[in-house]
Amino acid sequence: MSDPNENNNKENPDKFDQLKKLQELLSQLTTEQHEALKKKHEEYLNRKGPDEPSKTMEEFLFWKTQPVPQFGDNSETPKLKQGPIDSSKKIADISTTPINLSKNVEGFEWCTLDSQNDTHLEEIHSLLNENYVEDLSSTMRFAYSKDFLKWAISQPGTKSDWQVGIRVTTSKKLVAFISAVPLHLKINDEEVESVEINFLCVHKKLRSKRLAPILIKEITRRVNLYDIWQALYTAGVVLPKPITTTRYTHRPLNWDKLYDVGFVGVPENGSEEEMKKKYVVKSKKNLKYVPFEEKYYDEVALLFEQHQQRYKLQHIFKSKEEFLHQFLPRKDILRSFVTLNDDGKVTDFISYYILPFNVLDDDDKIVENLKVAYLFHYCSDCASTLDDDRSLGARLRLLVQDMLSDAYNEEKCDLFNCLTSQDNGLFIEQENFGMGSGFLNFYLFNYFVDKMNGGVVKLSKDNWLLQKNSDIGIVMI
Ligand code: MYA
Repeated sequence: MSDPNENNNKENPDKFDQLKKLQELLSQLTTEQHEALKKKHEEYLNRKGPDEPSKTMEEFLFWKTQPVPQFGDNSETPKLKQGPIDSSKKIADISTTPINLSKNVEGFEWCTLDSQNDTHLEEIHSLLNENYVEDLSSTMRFAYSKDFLKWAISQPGTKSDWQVGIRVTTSKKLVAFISAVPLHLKINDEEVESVEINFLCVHKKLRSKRLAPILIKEITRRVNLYDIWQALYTAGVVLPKPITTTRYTHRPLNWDKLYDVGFVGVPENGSEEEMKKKYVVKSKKNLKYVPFEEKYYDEVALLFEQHQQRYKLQHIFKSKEEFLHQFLPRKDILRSFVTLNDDGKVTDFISYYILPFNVLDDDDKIVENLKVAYLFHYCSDCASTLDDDRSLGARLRLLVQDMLSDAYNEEKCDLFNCLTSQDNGLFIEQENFGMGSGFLNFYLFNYFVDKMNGGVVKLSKDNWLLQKNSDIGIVMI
């Protein structure tokens, strides 16, 4: 998670002394230690880039059986046209009974959860809080609140059987989960009814038992029964085959706290004071910036639809109910604002969600909690002409400065994250967001589309170039 542009050296010893010390240390190594170091170095050189699969297509035992684009397609492979990969199935072909669990694993049973039921919500919450996504070093884990989860998995139109769990038959303990919510997409001008799949989680003690493919097949069956055949999902891991790769960027707000937990450091030629100065957050707002309310719906929905036209992958809202569910402010979860001109007309909309992170010690105990804000959707009346980057860039900077100020001064957030998607490249560097080590891949299930721009272009394994714009207009929670 740490910013690769900065390191943790508090002092700045002379480079020459450092090299001398290193040479002395190397000369003291035994042959075994030397070999081990050499092996580590080779492993480092041969490591996979963040957009490269960890294995061959043949080794993706589950994914090679699914309607997704495959790795290794070459110029001789017939080129797929945009659209469904497999359109042969009809509802009548889909089984109405759940996948036979005991055929795959003994001692477990299916359950359907309801996020409106407090006991169920508590169970999903504790499964995710103890077992969900961690950074590579397992020192930070998402800490969703119950209300956050409820918001994320109970969007209007969600079907009652789309929150799927696996329980231990004897104890009834919930040990695995996956969820779907409806999602209307526009992909290069083609409207696609789909679902968003999220919160796939298997208890740490049950990993590598092939429960994930079973959960995915079961949610696919349940979604297909509603005549929906496509899905959008994101993951840090590289699976067959991303439609795009985006990168996380981080903007420290409470630099001291982030330094204390080791999330940021002082660059070799810098000082703590310089870092604190660099990341100062303004307290005064630039724009007439007021909370989003239902009365602004018509204006914001129109701006939103126009702004989405900048992207190849667009999020479409079919009803006012869906839009308000997604964007009305929610305490400790979602902040959303409009800006008004002198006539009281809405000129922009911006939103961010708050998702705390637990910092863990070696025994998986929580030692600190970071309040992290994530940029969500925005739209602006500057975006109506597709190539008007200059005015949009200038407006976004003002909007983002106001949002950072809100996140720090009102919500006491420690860190602000955003991806390289949307038009974020127009403000990322200018507003001191630093490139993170995390990447997020976007996937479409049963739909082929040509590769899209995720706002970063790979120059080499470690060198990715930020773009001003991207093709990705949708932000997943
Ligand atoms: S992304 C968040 C994923 N969750 C986490 O990272 C939480 C922590 N990790 C875990 O809980 C487990 O490690 C998981 C895997 C559950 C991830 N997406 O059971 P296994 C493949 C898809 O032995 P486990 C999110 O929620 C892997 O390549 N597949 O492994 C979006 C292998 O297949 P193959 C994944 O480690 C989810 C197989 O699973 C992922 O015990 C979108 C191994 O299974 C992953 N993130 O459990 C799901 N990680 O043999 C797809 C590993 O081929 C939705 N695998 O290599 C597709 C659309 C469905 C609906 C369609 C409707 C039309």
